[in-house]
Amino acid sequence: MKQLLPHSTSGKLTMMALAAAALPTAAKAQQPKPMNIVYIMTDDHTAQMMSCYDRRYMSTPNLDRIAADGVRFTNSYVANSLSGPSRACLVTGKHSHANGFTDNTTCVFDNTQQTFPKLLQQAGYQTALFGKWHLESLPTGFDKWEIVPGQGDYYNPRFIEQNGDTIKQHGYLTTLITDKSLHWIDQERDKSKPFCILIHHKAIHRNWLADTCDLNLFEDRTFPVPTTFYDDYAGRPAAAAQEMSIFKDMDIIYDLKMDRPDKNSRLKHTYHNFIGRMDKEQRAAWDRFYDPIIEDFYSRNLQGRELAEWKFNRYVRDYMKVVKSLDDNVGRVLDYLESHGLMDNTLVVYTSDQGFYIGEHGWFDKRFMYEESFRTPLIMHLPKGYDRRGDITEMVQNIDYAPTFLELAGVKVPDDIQGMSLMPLLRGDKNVKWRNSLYYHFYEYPAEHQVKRHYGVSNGRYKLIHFYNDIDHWEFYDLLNDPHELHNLYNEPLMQPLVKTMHRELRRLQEQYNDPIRFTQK
Ligand code: SGN
Ligand code: CA
Repeated sequence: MKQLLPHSTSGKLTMMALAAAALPTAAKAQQPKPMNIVYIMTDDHTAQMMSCYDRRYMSTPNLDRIAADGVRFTNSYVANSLSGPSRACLVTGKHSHANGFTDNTTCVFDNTQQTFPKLLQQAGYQTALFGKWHLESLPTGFDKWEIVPGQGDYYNPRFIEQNGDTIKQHGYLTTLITDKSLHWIDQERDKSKPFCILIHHKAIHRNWLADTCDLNLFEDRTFPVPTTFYDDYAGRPAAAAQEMSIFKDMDIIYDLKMDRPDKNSRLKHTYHNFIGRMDKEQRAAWDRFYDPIIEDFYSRNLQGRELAEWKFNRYVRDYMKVVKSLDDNVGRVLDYLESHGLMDNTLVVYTSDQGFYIGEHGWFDKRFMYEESFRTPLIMHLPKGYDRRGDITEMVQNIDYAPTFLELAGVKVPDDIQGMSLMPLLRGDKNVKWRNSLYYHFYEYPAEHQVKRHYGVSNGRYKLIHFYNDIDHWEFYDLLNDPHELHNLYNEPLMQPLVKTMHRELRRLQEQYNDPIRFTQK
């Protein structure tokens, strides 16, 4: 039988690997093992909060393990910075307009369409999904799935099981999703087949409820606000119109937990729904931790910048506590794979459904094509035979994951997939012909946080964005000289040749991807 090298693109690879599983033991020893995929995706986890990308805030030793023995993508982006759309891009390998799931509020994912889990399943893989799904229709293409309804609950969460029942489980969601995933890998799957598991966490989504065992962490640390925290949004009307400001829009009770019977806020009721899920013991630990902070906060009556910076610090600490639990749980998955000899034939991917603002421009949340939310972290442990290590600097996007997993499994990548397989980069091929620019399109408006509809193109150096719908506004950034995107150069006379080039590139991408919403040259 032909030696199966990792760089084989043959559609027969999986079939041959499966055939190898049926061979007598002596012959089996000669066969390369088929490749497994462990895809871990968190929600709203931004690279600023991973020490393998950024050391300002916290240490994430287990995520760093993945990057240290594998690869770190330094220019990884999403196609539409929002949960449902990002997940639809992931499973289909297509931009939002092509997979039909453009926003969280109006869309239902057509689950009869082609997805990579279905194609892997047809090729003989065991497939599973645990955690947040957020596509409004039930998952298809998985031998086993168990998802949380909608955004899920951090405490004593509900799960929708494959038989349609909704059950409630005791515990903290990040740990429960990991327990279920490890149980499936260890006990439930058919071990004669290669597997692909999607472990989809709710963490680190708003409103950042830490596990009780992590509540006391990071309290002795104070962080300076980012340099753009007091941005005045000059020249950027869409940025000025958003409702995701830490100072203005962060809810003092729901987001920052300053709950007291005599105090009210817009989202107090929602906060009570969430913490109302806790059992007596969890609630006692919660109150023990927060009560003195609440008393101190109201006694100080902070105002203006002092209040803004206090809010920022509480937000950052809560966020880090939720990341800590996530990092511990990723460590459990890595330990399992290592102790069961699975690292050599498993691709482990860690990413998020998008990036997030940690106070840059004064914000939390995402949505904008500005760097912090256009980007998403992406690190991988590579199976044996893939020698690439360290940083991969090419511009990659979440539509690239589906073709990557298909190629790794030896499944032919269908022609209608719009992403590019990352395998040439992972193999370290020489002279790889890669893309020079990325397309982005955000649709969810009017909606929570009021980020206007926009599409755009970035080539890593220059970025052109068009905000449309109830506004017609263009922005152009020189990312080298203005990495924080504070200076909109769209109308600068000297920039006009470059603006024109990027206009052309935008039109080219809208045509290539066949986006029905296009700009017409003025
Ligand atoms: C919820 C959050 C928003 C967040 C969206 C989308 N509000 O609606 O702050 O932008 O999810 O997030 S909350 O009051 O429910 O916390 S996404 O990651 O799922 O797209
Ligand atoms: Ca998200």
